[in-house]
Amino acid sequence: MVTVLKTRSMGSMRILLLVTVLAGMATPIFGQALPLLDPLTLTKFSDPLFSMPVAQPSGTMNGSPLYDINIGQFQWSFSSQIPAATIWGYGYADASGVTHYSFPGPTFSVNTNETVNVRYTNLLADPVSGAPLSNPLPVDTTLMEGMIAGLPTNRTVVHLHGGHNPGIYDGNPFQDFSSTPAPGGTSFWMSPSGIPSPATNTVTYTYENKQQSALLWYHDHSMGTTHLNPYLGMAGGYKINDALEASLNLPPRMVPLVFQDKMFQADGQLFYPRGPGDLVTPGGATPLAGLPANFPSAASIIPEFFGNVNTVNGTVWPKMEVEPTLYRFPLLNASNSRTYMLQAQKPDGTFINWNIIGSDGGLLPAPVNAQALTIMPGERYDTVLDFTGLPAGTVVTMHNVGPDGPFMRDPAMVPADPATTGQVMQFWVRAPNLYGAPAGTVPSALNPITRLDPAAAAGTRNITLNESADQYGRLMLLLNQTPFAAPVTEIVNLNDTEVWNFINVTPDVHPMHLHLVEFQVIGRQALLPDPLNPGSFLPQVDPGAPLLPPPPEEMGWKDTLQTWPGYQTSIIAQFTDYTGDYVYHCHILDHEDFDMMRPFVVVPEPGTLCLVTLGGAILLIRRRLKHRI
Ligand SMILES: [Cu+2]
Repeated sequence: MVTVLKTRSMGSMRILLLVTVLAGMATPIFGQALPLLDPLTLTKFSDPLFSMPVAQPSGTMNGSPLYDINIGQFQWSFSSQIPAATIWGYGYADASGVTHYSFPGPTFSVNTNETVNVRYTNLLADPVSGAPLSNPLPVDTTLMEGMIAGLPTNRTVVHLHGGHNPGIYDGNPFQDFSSTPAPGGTSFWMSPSGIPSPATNTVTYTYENKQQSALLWYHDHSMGTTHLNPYLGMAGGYKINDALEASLNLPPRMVPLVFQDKMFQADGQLFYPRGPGDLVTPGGATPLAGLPANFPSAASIIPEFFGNVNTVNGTVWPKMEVEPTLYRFPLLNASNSRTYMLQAQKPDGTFINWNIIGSDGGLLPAPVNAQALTIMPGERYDTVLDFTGLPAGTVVTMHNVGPDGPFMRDPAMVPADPATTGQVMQFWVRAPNLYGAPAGTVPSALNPITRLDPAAAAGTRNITLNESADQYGRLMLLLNQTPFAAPVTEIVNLNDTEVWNFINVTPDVHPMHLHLVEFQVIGRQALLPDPLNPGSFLPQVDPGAPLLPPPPEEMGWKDTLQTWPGYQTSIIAQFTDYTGDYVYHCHILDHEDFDMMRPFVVVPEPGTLCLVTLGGAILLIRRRLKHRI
């Protein structure tokens, strides 16, 4: 059993992070303690990898497929060795009305430019009384500048991550909804451009899928509870297929792999820390230890969550039988905070290298060969592993050499505990199926991508990433030193191309995500060191530092990007097709809820007619002026 204690400086404050826990150590003395499962009691690689069902339409709407995705509470067996857990997740309702729940949720399979409608229904209610269910995980009512205090904790909204969609279908936190109409029959809040969130338990979004072949994912994006709900089960894959991909003869054996680290109670229920005390004594009797006596909530957010068990496709340390041939694995890191550094190792200690063929938003220009693949929360990489030539009975183990704590790109980083989170899954090679599908290939040229020209951009935005503290002394992450609820400051003109600089003066890598767009990476440039605080940086680029070009696996389309500490990371995007309310944020879920997220709005071009709200009236006006950056 290994404990790793890390300290992190934050001005005069020291935050103690216990990142690998002594599971099962809690003593139930005061009735408040929660005995935890010791991950070392589990036999690894005993359960087969779960394969998510493909979502099926329930009917049609306006001539296009209609999918009914129900959001409900159900039991999920993460392992045959522990009791099933009560989770909140997604299921598709078939044409006969039967809902097929799973974790991860059903995978969509749609084609580029194919319009689909998805009706999301919040069924998180007591089946008898209809009362909203309470979130099984500890809800911090102090988040989002107090906006969420007193609201039903089953509120949810579904964001299609990587989706290129109108603001009204984006599923950002301003649009969340409960199982019953909000108090007074009204919605919870107004988005920055004045659109109220829905006041019913159902919304229907239309996705036009005007984007290329890629693995997107849909997940909960509720206000202040996003750090709980994807962990609790609200996550699923969304695969877009296109003609280019079909023409490449890629390996037809394709299995999406969704990674999430977890922590379980001894009774099999999911455990999520209830406050900073749980980072020191997980499951202990004083979860709010370290907070002031006037802290007004029964639970507190923590700086980052790291579990002590790895799951893939909702299965604890699974195994997967493979033939000795090529397999395509689109990878998704759906964890709260964990950065995975993945390696596929053969029994002789050598590695099967990753062939990285795609990134978040599509196929790469050319495949990239790599022994280790680093993937942060929200990121996807499309990969191929080649088991060709391995004799039947060979076992290939996927290891994780990323940290059991914040990812800092520190050369002295301690890798994840090799007895637990350092292992992910196994591939068991069996005899080839001679009548199976052909192997497919990985062509040397995949996807021609035209580079966007920074010189043609309409302007540049500078976004600083800062550590701060709230009134209770808790670590709070901010963008441009501005809380989420402050008025919108990023107003983008439709069709403009913009450069965004993420200036990271924190000690950690943060995976920054923009809604609406897929972007390109321009590069990274070191910041000037802070002469007054050794080891810290000024929010200012070192003019003598070179602009580091993106590595080859970042030469395609991205929507979530590792922004390095002590660097300015620059991206470029064109904001086409759709207007409305969006957000951009760190995809460490414990960060985006507190408060590393900001709204942005895309407004129509000058000369177009648009609706605005003013004093309760809705007016039709013609935009005259282009918004300045
Ligand atoms: Cu972050």
